[in-house]
Amino acid sequence: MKKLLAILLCILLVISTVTSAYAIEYGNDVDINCGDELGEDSNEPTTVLIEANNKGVLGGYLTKSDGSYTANAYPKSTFDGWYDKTGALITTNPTVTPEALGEYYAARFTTENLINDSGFENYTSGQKIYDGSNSAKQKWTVHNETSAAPLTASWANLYASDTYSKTGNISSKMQPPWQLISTDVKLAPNTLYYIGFDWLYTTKVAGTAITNLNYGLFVPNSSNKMVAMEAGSTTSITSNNIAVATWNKTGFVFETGDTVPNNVVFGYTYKVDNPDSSVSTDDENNTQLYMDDIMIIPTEKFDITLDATNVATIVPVNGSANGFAVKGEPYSFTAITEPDITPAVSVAGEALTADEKGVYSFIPTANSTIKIDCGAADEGKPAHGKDYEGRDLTKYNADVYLKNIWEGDTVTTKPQCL
Ligand SMILES: [Ca+2]
Repeated sequence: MKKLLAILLCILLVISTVTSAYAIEYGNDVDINCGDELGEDSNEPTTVLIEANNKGVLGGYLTKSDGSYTANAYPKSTFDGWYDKTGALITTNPTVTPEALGEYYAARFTTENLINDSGFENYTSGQKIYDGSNSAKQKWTVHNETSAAPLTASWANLYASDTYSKTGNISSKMQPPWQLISTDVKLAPNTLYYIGFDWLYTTKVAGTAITNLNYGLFVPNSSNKMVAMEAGSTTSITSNNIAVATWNKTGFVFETGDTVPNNVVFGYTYKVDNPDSSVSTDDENNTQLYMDDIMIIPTEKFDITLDATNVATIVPVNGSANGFAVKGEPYSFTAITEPDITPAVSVAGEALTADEKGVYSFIPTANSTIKIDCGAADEGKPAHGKDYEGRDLTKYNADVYLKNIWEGDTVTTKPQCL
């Protein structure tokens, strides 16, 4: 009863005093934000909230330890501070203690991520994020393959799990492959978005691997099937050689046009190669896909150009192979040179040092030129992508990796898989 009262009080407080959307709109957040331990000690606040931005998107989550609360920002979000009932800033220290708390504290974040609770931290491990026994559309919905309708089946559950997490303690876990998992997103027109997430898979069936992870922006068509919102709004990872139980990061950029459908979802499906036919793909010991820190954020992209002679080039590692980088995302590459050359690699005059695998990395904040100085080996050599007479060799080559420093806008710029 005490818990119920705390929840009711919490909801009433939100309805009566909060003007923008709060975390409490999701029932599963109640325990975290208005937990039954709150209020039992006279030193504790009645309510501790995570405040959502004006799109109803949360920028982080709370953890509690020995009666103190810590506000944790999701990736691509920042913690602004704790605010009291009147909206006054109390502290920018992310950890607050129960002493002298007022009626409630709200943790406020700045975020542009369109995915609410992108790290699944407001769920508890084992909780069903999508409950397949309930046919209603839910915050996250499992579909029968690409049907727009929710899938009703006792095994069709999306779980919160603490077995693996990229950040925080929780990630989402999907067990049966082939289904579509989706959540609503509201996109702005004429905006470049970065769409990405961290993912991991496990399997107990020897030789089984995820072979296709298809994700992006979908809409229902007139046949009530989920289809790509438009060309380039989805992309796929196709591989049968991805390590088990290892987090992988993936993402791509997509630019919306003048109009955006109002029923867009972010969704993903995955397929597995299941050579052991004696094990059902529905078996709980079979292949499972974990997702964490799903991001759909407005972004900018920067041109990456190469300043080198033809004795050197670069191969992007986690950046685009088409000459651009996404704001805030590391751009990594290896430098390829003729044998026995140790190049000096720099960006905007700042020297870069390769890691043990020979990978250089930097975070672009503007259009960037990667300079590869091969010293004496550059003498008398034409610039990368040009012949000895300075004629452009890349202009009509659609497969060129990088836009040459002297090039115009000759490469495709949207959308590209990173
Ligand atoms: Ca998480």
